[in-house]
Amino acid sequence: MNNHDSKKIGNNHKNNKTNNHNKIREIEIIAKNWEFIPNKIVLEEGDKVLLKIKSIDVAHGMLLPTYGIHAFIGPGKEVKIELHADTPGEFDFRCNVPCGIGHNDMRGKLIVKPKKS
Ligand SMILES: [Cu+2]
Repeated sequence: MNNHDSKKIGNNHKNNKTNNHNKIREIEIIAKNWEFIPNKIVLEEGDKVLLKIKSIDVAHGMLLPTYGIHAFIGPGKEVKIELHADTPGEFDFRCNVPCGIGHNDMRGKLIVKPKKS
């Protein structure tokens, strides 16, 4: 009657650190009549970022087809979009929710610089 129930204790110390070097960078963008602030986002190829787009007035949109981004941002709301900058180049983004007289000017640019090797 020797209960050799040697339990394995979870002392897995080698794997217990989630290092911060993978921490995703956040980029805050304000959407308002009739602009994005900032209206220019510069990334490097391979960057992974989290766009936090906040409308501080009416409903706006964020359309960036190359990266499959098509978001609706309600009045006063914030939308989080993960972006993996895997395509170098310059891409225009714009508001795609009619938001008033300056709607068509509500644009910005994403620049993804090719990775230096
Ligand atoms: Cu608009």
